[in-house]
Amino acid sequence: MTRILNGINSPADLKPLSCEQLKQLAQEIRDEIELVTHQTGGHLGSALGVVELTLALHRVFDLSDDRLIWDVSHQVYPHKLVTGRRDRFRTLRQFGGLSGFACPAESPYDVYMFGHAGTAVSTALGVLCGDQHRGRERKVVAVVGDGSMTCGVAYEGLNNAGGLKKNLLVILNDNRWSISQTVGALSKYLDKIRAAPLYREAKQELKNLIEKLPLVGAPMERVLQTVAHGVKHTIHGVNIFEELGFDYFGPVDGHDLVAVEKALRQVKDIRKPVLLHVLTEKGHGHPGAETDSQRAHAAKVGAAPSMKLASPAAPGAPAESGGKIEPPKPPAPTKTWTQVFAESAIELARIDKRVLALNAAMPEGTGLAKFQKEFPDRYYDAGICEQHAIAFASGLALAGNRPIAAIYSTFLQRAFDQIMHEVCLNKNPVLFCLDRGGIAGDDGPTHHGVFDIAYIRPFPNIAVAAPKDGHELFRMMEWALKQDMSVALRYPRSSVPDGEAVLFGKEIRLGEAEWVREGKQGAILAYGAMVYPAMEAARRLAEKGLDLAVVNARFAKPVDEDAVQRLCAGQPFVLTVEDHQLLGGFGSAVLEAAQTCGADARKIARIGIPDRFIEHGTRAKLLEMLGLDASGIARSAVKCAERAGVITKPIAL
Ligand SMILES: Cc1ncc(C[n+]2csc(CCOP(=O)(O)OP(=O)(O)O)c2C)c(N)n1
Repeated sequence: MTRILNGINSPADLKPLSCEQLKQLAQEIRDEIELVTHQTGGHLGSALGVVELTLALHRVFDLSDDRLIWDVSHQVYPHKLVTGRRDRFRTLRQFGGLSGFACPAESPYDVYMFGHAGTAVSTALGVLCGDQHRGRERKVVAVVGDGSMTCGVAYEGLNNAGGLKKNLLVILNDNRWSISQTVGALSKYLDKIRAAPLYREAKQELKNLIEKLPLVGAPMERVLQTVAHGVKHTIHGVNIFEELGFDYFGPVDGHDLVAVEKALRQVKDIRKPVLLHVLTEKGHGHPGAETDSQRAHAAKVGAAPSMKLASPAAPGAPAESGGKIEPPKPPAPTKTWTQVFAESAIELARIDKRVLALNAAMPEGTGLAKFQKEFPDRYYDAGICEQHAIAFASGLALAGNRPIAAIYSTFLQRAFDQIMHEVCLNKNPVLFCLDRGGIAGDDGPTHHGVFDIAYIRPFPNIAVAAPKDGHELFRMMEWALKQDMSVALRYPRSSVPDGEAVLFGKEIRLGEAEWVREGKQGAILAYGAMVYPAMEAARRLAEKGLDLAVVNARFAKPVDEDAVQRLCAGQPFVLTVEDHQLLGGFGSAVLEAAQTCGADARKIARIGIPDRFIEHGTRAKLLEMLGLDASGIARSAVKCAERAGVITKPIAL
């Protein structure tokens, strides 16, 4: 049987479909998403939860003109499938293929490239007001998950929209899950609304009653208005969205396509801020989703798809669905940095009762779920609100504790001001552990953590460092928790390097680098996860007769000035290597240090991330592309050696 999906080339193709056809289409979309994400990884559960909502939105609105903004935009797979990207869907999250997030470069139906939570209401309101300034009338819709509604910035947007009384439509996609279960009082509040679905109807009935009554004058109307408010308060208590100036509708069953469509048509032309509350199930249709939504949030690459699906090559498989799926990646050979971090945090908390740990809605991603199990009273999940999490951590420190804040490098950008203001200025020592420091991989530019050195380094009272391997991560954390200052450590999304047991290294001291390889014909000064590839490059070059020293920088702040001086004085060249933006990064810090200590900065060359956003792809592939794998580092070192006159004949690599 030919799939209906194969005939959907744009949202216009959805409009003539019958209810039955739409149901079948919803199932086909789910099957396709399951099939593809099991090969490519991706936000399976979030996408499966919005299939009906997506279809309804595209049927009710003309989203080639009206604007639809998805918060985070990790749930857009059904939207991609019905907006002309079906043929390339199997390249999802692959290098050169479709992005896992909304991407305006891919489609005019995508308004923003997003990956950070909480900004859909603000941006949608901006687009709406911007349109009106230019005399353009079109609907703007923001879809926000209940997890993203824990972001403070979402309320800044709601507050502004309610105040401006603009005709913004906000859809609250409430599946009760963030990545893990949504935390905080808001989720309990939404539970209460869910349990009292009669409010809208009750209010409507009262309105009907008022309309049917004979003219009884304004006083009676006022009485009835008061009664209406009374009903609202009896059923819900205060509805916070209404208090913020929104007309609240719902809750609606988000998997009942007819009901969602009807609700959307009802609110479509209301010229006030409207919040439509839609109840969905994360991972809807994926067996086990009800019991294990954490797992359903993202598909594990290579895990068996839960449904019986035609393999891409099998007869009857959707021929129109072109695109290449790369074979599943082999399992990681050793522990991940995240695992080593989590085990280290637990170990250190056992030793020191003052150690507490917190994260912002990422207990699994940061590894702190393990810590929570062992120390439930010493663990906090702040929700998706990094600003709050860091201000909160400063308070924990102020009270004499040693908080460890585990936050992805890219998401900590949100807390720039809290790092400066609540933590550094007030000298409240927090240990920042930045997971996904460096190229993060398949999630792409929204998730690469390549700015952290630059955004943390300017602040006084904080050290910035990166371990070369798992063993050093533990020792840096141990050291950091004894300091009277904050420390920010970063480590990448990958396995810890093999062979770490060989390199025990010297004791950690503030601002001291570690010599890991002697050599006289030049030096590589590498930062964090770049140390092992730098050593591999030096090993390969030694085989070709080029004898390079390798230094593990350990600190980007303070930089080891003594080491910089010695290297610049004693070596023909110094090549800095970092998995970070070159502007304001580690190499910049080394140049500054060279200038401060009077070293010959002309000998310093830098490699790292260039001044552009890096696309998605595996970490290995992207590092190779950027010349930051062992081969690339070796190539750069050879160039430096040529320029310095160390070698006269080219080295074939
Ligand atoms: C600022 C920020 N912090 C953390 C994340 C990681 N993150 C991605 S999706 C997600 C959960 C979002 O939950 P919700 O909005 O309810 O959407 P759902 O996946 O449940 O549909 C989180 C925490 C993020 N994207 N942005």
